Amino acid sequence: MSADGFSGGPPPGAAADWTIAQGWNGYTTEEHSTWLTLYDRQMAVLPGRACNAFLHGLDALDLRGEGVPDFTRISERLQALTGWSVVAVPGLIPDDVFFDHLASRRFPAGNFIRKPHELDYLKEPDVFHDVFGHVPMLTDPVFADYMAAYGRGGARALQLGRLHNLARLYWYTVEFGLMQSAAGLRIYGAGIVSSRTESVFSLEDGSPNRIAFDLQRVMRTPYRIDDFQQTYFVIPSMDELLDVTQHDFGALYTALAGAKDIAITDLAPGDRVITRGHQEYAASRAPAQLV
Ligand code: HBI
Ligand code: FE
Repeated sequence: MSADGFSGGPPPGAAADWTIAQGWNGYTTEEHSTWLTLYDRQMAVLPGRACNAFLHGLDALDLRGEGVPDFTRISERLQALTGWSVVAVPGLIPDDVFFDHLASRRFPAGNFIRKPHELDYLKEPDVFHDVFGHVPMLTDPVFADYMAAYGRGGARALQLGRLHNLARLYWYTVEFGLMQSAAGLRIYGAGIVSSRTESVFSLEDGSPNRIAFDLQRVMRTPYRIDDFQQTYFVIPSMDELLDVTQHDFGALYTALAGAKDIAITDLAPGDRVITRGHQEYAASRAPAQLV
């Protein structure tokens, strides 16, 4: 069993790289209507909260359509913009396979969609989290380069046994990242932008900390997989995020070896604090499950 919990090869019907046919003709009317319900719910809260690159990406790919998008169709548009495509997978896939897809500009997206009675509950990333949440940002050339660089970095982190540090970078940027804009803080992280409640909480609630992004700081900060984040990191721009990948991660991992983790409620010396949270939301919830 490898560290990511996968043992053995891909499931029956999947290729060696864990890709499967999306089966777009097989979606039911209910599944298409679930996509439209989720899409319209998000569009009631995202204008003025999601970053421009995300909103432009939604339009460029015409992602509302008549329901669950056909990956072939969106891949044609995406390829022309940034060289990325969307490939269907049955769910979470082994880390090394995941990183290889990203490094090759293929985004692995689950082809299943949540049931109508579980709109706000997400056991595993479904097609709405993956395609609505992640894919629009891949139309932005700088973010598209960042994601490919992340894939290359992931393979190296696996070799160095430092995946837990790199996974934090992914979590606090690709999944739960905020960015500065002329109009104030905006969301670019897929985990936030695909959640109706966290889209508001991450920007407007007094509970979480919001701290200027710092690579080493992020890699020392555990994250929650079970509830709203207690700390969000804010990048000044997409260009600054891409610059992060120019660092020598080997030297960084060495420096991290002696550094302790920073508690997710705490502020640390050197933090450029944007807002200090009171953490009342987290205090009212079950103890955090951290990674
Ligand atoms: N597989 N399909 C899929 N989607 C993910 O986001 C994903 C994955 N496997 C591994 C993984 N993410 C994370 O462990 C890495 O980001 C570290
Ligand atoms: Fe995700």
